[in-house]
Amino acid sequence: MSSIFLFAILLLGFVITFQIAKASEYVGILKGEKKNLEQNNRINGFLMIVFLVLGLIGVWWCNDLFKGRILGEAASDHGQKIDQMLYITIGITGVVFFITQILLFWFSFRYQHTENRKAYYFPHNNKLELIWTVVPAIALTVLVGFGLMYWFQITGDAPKNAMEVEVTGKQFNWIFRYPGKDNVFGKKYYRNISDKDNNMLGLLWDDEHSHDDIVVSNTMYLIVGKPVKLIINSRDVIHDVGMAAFRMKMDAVPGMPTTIWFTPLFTTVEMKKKTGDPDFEYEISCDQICGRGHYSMRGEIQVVTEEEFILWRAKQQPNYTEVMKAKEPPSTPVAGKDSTAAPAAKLKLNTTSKLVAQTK
Ligand SMILES: [Cu+2]
Repeated sequence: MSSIFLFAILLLGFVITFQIAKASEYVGILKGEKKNLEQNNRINGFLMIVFLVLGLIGVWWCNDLFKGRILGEAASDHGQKIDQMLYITIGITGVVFFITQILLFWFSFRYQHTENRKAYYFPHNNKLELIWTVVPAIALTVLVGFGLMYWFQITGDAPKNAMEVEVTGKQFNWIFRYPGKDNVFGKKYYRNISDKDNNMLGLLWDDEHSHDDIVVSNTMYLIVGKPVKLIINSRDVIHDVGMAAFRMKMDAVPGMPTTIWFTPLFTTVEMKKKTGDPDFEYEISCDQICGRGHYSMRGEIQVVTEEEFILWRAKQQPNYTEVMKAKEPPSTPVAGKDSTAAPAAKLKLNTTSKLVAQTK
C-alpha cells in the first residue's frame, strides 16, 4: 500500500512540475524572450537541486530496502574475503559517488547563467590531470590486485589435506564423483559414457582405481572445516558451477577440467539456525545458460561433520558394484553364457569385500 502511495506522490510531483514549467513558459512568452530564458534557467537550476536531494534519498532508501536480503553471510573462507573486498570497493566508490554527484548538481545550480558573470576560460592544467588520473589508477590497481590474488589462490594448489570431488555438468543436472577408499579417481573415457548401462561418467572398468569410485547425482556432501578441491567437467556444453553461499563460481567446460578449492565454514544445520530459515539448503546452480532445461540444473550441497560424512559414504555403493550387479546373470545359468557369468561374479565378490573394508 505504502509503495502505491509513494508512486502516486511521485507522479503528482511530476505533473505539478510539468504544469508549472508549462505555465511559466506561457508567462515568458507574454513578457518577452529574455525574461523567458532567465526564468527557464532558474527552474532548471532548482530542478537540479531537487533531483540531487531526491536521488540521494532514493539511493539510501534502496540500500536500506535490500540490506541483508541478497546473499546473507558468506559460508566459506574465500567467500568472507570476497565480501570484504566487495565492501571496501563499495566504500571507496560510494564516497567518490556522493562527492561527484553533489558537486555536479550543486555547481549546475550555483553557477547557472546570469548576465552579470562571464565564464572563466580554463582549458588545461597538467597538475590537476595528473592527480585525477594517478589517484584512481592506484586505487583501482590495488582493488584489482586483491581480486587477482584471491583468484590465484582458489584456482591454485589446494592444501595437502583437501578432499577431492569431481563435479560434472550435463544437460540438465550435476554428477558428483568421490575417489573412494584408495583416494584416486579411476580413469574415464567419454566414449564409455552410457546412461543405459549406468555409467554416467564413462569410467573405465579396466582401471582398478575406478572400482571404488562413488558416483552420485544432484546432492554433493562436503565436510565442514575441511578444504575441498572441485575438479569440474562437462559432458556436453559449457555449464558453470555456481555456489552463491560460498561465493564460488567456475565454468564447466567439456574436455578441459577446471579446478577451484575452498573451505566450507558452517554445516547445513548451522546455516539453518544462522539464517533462521528451516528450509535453508546450500545450492549449486548452473550459472551459464546451457539450453532449454538450464533453469532446472539445481543441485544441493550438504555440509556435514566428518563423522556424518563417513557414515554417508559408507552407505554409498561404488558405481562399479551397481553396474556389475545389473549385469549379473539370472540365478539359473543359461547355456553358452557361463563364460561371461563367471568373471562378473568374481568381480562382484572383489568389490563386496572392498566395501566391507571401507565401512570398517
Ligand atoms: Cu547448465
